[in-house]
Amino acid sequence: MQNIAQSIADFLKMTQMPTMIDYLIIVAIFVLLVITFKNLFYPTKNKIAHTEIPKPAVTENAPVEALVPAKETWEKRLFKGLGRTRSEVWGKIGSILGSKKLDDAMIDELEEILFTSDLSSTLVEELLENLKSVNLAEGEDHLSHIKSFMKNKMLSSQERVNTELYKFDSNFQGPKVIMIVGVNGAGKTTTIGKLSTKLKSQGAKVVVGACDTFRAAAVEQLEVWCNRAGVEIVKAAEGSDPTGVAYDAVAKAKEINADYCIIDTAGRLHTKSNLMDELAKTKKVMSKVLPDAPHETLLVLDAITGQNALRQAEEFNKSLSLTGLIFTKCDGSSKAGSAVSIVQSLDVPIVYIGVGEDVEDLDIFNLDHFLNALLGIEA
Ligand SMILES: Nc1nc2c(ncn2[C@@H]2O[C@H](COP(=O)(O)OP(=O)(O)OP(=O)(O)O)[C@@H](O)[C@H]2O)c(=O)[nH]1
Ligand SMILES: [Mg+2]
Repeated sequence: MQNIAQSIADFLKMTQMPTMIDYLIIVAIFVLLVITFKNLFYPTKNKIAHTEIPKPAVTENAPVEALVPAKETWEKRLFKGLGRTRSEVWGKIGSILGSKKLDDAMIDELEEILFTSDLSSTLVEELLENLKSVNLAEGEDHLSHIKSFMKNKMLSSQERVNTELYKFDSNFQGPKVIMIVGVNGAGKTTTIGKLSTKLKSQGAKVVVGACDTFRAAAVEQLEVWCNRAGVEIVKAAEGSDPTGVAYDAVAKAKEINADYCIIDTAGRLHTKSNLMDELAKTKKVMSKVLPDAPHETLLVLDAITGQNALRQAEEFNKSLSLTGLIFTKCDGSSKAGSAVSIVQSLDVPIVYIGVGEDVEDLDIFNLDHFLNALLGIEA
C-alpha cells in the first residue's frame, strides 16, 4: 500500500500535475478575485439604490385623479401659445397704456407698434382716432377699450361659428362634410389629424378623405393620424384624380352613416388658377352624393404669414365661397393682427385655432379667449 502511495506521489512529481491542495489554492484565488471585482464595479450602495422601491406619493385610498397630473385648461394653453405674439407686439401696447391718460407721445408710440401688428392700415388709423377721442366708461381702461374695438370688428362674423363642428352630441345630424383647403404647409393635414382625434374621442364616427394625391407621402402622413385616432380613411394611389377620392369619401360616409367626413386637399398657391379650379371641381363633385356637401369649406392660414394672408383668403374665398378660417401656428412669431382684418374684410369667421403640434393644441375659436390672450388680459 505504502509502495503504491509512494509511486503515485513520485508519478505526480514527475508529471508536475497539480495536487488537491493546488486546486484548492487556485479556487480560493478565483473566489477572492470575483469578490474584489464585484465590489470594485458594483458597490453594495448602488445595488440597493437600484432595487429600492420608491414610496408612493399618495396613499392607496387616494382618488385616481390625484395620480394623474391635472390637464392644462385650453385658456391657459392659448395664453401660453400666444406668448411670443404678446411679447413682440400686443404686450408692449399694454405697457405703454398703463392706467395713465393718453398724450401725443404715447399715441405716436402706439401708432408705431400698431403698424407692425399686421392690422390693416385702415384699422390702425380707426383705432388710433378712437383711442384719442374715447370717453372711457366706468371701470374701463384703454386696453379693454382696444379689446372692445377688435371684438366689434369680428363679432358679427364670429357669431356664426357652429360649435357642432367641435362638440359632438347624440342629436347630431350627419354626415357633415368639412373640406379643408390652403397653401402648402399651412397645417391642413395636422389640423385634420387633431380634429378627427377630438371628434372620435367624443364618440363620433369620422371618415377622412385623402385627396392630396399629389405630394409624395401625403397619404401616409394622414394615415398615421387616422390610425392613431381610429377613424376610417378613404384613399387612392399617388397621382389619382383627387376629385374621385372626394366623391368616394362622401359616399363612404353616407353609406356607413358617419357623423363627419373631413376632406384633406393638396396645398396650392392661391395664384395658380388651374389648381384653384380643381378645388372648385372637387367641391362640386361632393354635392352629387350629398346635395348640401361640403357643409363647410375651411381655409387654413398659417398665422405667421402676416398681411399676405389677406390676399390668400380673398383668392380662396373667390373660388370656393369659404364658410370659415382656421388659424394655425399661433404659437409662433405671428403678429395676429391679420386675424382681425381678414375676418372683418371677408365676413368669414375663424372656426378653429392651433397653437402647437399636439392634439391638445387645437380648439374651437372663442373670440373673448383669443383677445384676452392676445392683449394679456387675465380673465
Ligand atoms: N407650431 C405649430 N406647428 C404646426 C401647427 N399646425 C401645424 N404645424 C406644423 O406645420 C407643418 C406642416 O403641417 P401640415 O399639416 O403637413 O401642413 P399641410 O398644409 O397639410 O401641408 P401640405 O399638405 O404640404 O400642403 C408640420 O410640421 C406641422 O407639425 C401649429 O398650430 N403650431
Ligand atoms: Mg397636407
